[in-house]
Amino acid sequence: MGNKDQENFFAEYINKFNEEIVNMGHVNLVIAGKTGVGKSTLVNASFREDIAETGVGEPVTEEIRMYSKEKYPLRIYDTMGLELSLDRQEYAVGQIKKLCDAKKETGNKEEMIHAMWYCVHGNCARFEPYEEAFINEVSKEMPVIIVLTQCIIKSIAEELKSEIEKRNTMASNVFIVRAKPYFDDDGKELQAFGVVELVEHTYAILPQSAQKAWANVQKASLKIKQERARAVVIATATASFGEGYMPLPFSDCVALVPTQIGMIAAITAIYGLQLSQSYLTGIVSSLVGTTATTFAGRILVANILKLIPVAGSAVGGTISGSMAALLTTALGSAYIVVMNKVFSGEITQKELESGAMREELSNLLKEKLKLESKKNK
Ligand SMILES: Nc1nc2c(ncn2[C@@H]2O[C@H](COP(=O)(O)OP(=O)(O)OP(=O)(O)O)[C@@H](O)[C@H]2O)c(=O)[nH]1
Ligand SMILES: [Mg+2]
Repeated sequence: MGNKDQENFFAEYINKFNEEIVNMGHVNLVIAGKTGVGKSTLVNASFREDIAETGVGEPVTEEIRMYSKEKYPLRIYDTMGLELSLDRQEYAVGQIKKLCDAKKETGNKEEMIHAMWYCVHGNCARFEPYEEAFINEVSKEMPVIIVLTQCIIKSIAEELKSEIEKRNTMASNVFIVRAKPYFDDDGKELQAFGVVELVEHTYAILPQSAQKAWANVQKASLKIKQERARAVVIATATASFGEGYMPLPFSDCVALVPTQIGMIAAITAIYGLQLSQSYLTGIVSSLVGTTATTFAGRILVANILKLIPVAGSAVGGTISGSMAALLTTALGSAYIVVMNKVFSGEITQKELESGAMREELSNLLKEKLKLESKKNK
């Protein structure tokens, strides 16, 4: 295996990764609420990239700006300055309708506005009748979620929440959040909460076509990422190595690698991580337990095969569909564990490169292989 092959493998990964990102489309979210209510803070706590703070945004209607970033599957529509008051309510509704109509006109599904987060200060605001009317009007166009922000004292926010719920608005739900910690007089931290629930509820009400993008851009719920990543592993294992799979001689096992690279790229895309060649190589070679710092497919497969408890006794020196599925499932499951650790900052690139994680990761794959072999018996 020369350098050319290694490059090919990484190039293949990059191709698949980019393909995944493009196929993800976009999720389009409107954020509304009075000035200073905590919209930017909420966005910061919810999404992995801070698009609304850095750019100036693109004017879409007189008072709505769209924030986006290349290769990032989220568009935020910020209703900056759309100060909602009794006499402005009609105007505000008009702006939203105009936005929705413009998007519908494009006929492009991935341009459609998917949902609105309507923010109300959870600790000092009242819920005004004109806000209710606004939410009901907008709900005709898209699901609206009410977010009670800046919650310092929970009981006050709970009271507001139940008052809003009594009004029976058309909003999909009401959530209380403290997007960023507060500190009390003694310097004691009041921990952030509520963003996970908000993000998971939003995921659940989004159209399926936007859920993949949501899984990628949100950073609050590891559960969403993990569930989607598991689905990728199952789909890869069953679609590629199920019925009709012809047993392969061990020596040809390198033929499995493109499928597995595709799986790894798809999982990485869900986590929204940009992995450099050395980073990815570090992860994969540590998992597989090679000391080679290369991403060479043949070495990779040869090493995984050595790890399979039952491979040695496999019939006729071939790898069956169920064996290929087992390998793939174990590799995918182990990779998900690693992605969780990378995402949460538990593993750094430095640690991978220094080899500090090698043993732990290699044991991780062995464990997953054992687990899958047991299931297969
Ligand atoms: N500690 C803490 N501070 C918050 C929270 N939400 C908002 N704030 C603070 O409240 C102020 C206003 O919050 P922003 O997020 O800027 O509000 P905004 O709605 O984006 O304001 P505009 O863009 O000006 O309309 C900032 O100083 C935030 O740090 C929170 O959950 N926790
Ligand atoms: Mg702001």
